[in-house]
Amino acid sequence: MNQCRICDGGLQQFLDLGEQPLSDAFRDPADESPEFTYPLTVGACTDCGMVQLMQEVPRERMFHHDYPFRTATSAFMRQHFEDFARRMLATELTGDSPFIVEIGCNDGTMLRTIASAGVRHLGVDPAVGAVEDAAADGIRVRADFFEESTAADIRATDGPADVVYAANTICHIPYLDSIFQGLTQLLKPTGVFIFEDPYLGDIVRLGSYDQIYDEHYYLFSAHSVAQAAQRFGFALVDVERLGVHGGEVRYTVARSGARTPTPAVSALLAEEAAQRLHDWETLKNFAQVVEQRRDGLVEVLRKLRQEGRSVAGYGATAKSATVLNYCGITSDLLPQIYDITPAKQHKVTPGSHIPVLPFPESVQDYPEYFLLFAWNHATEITAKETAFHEAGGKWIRYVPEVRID
Ligand code: DWN
Ligand code: SAH
Ligand code: ZN
Repeated sequence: MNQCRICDGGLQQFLDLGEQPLSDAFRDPADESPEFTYPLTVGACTDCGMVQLMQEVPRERMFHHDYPFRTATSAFMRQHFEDFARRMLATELTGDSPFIVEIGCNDGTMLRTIASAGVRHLGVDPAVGAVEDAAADGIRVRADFFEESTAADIRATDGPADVVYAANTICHIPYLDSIFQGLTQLLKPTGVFIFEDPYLGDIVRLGSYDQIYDEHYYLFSAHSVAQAAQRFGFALVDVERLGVHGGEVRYTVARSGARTPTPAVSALLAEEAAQRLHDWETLKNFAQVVEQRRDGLVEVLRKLRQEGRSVAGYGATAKSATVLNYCGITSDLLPQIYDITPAKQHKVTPGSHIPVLPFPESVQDYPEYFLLFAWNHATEITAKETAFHEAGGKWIRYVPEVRID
């Protein structure tokens, strides 16, 4: 039995999503070199409950100069981060010469608002191409992995931080012990560590198994985050449910005893207990839903192919790697995927080798059906694509169920 990455407990495997490629390793179509793969299996700690991958992918394979994802591709997410940056400016960043560090700042979407307000900041992210985009906008960045030594270094240069913030990044970091040890050095005594990540409760509720891939090492809950924080001398002092990225929680963590936990913490912990979120039965049931979801989607795609319908993917998401490779979907069932990210265009998807193309300029050249891989941005996308729908175009979804509408 594997050991939990956080505590001394053992990991019990409840889900096997098969051999998988790196989710963001889009390839040149001519590249015939062997592709790195790893077994994507998920387990839960029998002690602290933390849901985590059974096998870790070396971080340099995933996060490097050419990491293709850019936060700014979603207008909705740009607004989300601007709103939260403003909130932090009005709350945690009001003291004397406040300082905020962002872990996983990517293209600087969140820090842009902080920098415009003239507040001291530093973004840390190993995706060199993305941080270059941020630097070009005048945002202060360090192209690096955040870990204990980085934190100590920042503390020595810039002094202690009021806030360390991260979105969709802490769940990417197996070495949480090093992160917390770094925070012990970097945070002011009353400083806070705020991070938002996909929520296990929403993943189980929606059956959104595509939130599981190499980069998403942890699937957090209030219960497991509270346990982890406590282990490293911190406490969970606030939680907030978020609708973005298919359901997330924003966790606020402070040094033990530094802040009084809000009622939202006990409320979410109670909800998780009442729903038996961490029970073995719940997790095994989720694994069954995943199998059904796979069979349902493949059936729909086969039927449409038989009927001679045209189908394409909408959004070459990292999440889609899990769906495509777990379901065995290749270009005979799905001939192409459209995506607005320049670094993904004219490449093929990892493992399944489906061509990724820029969107056709005219809606007339759209397919009859779009398989919505970027389902987490559905509100933004369906609003933008009304002409497609009005012309009779249909959406194929696989979260929270397989359906066509
Ligand atoms: O956690 C992570 C999140 C924040 O971003 C990372 N591990 C990797 C990445 O995951 P993802 O690729 O699943 O994220 P998204 O935001 O669901 O990706 C959306 C994709 O769809 C992007 O490639 C951009 C594309 N897109 C598009 O073509 N048209 C997105 C929108 C909104 C659009 O209108
Ligand atoms: N915060 C952005 C980007 C999320 S993508 C958003 O919410 O849209 C995850 C980012 O985390 C990538 O840019 C990746 O390079 C970065 N990352 C991964 N491990 C990291 C680490 N140890 N320290 C800092 N950034 C890291
Ligand atoms: Zn554990």
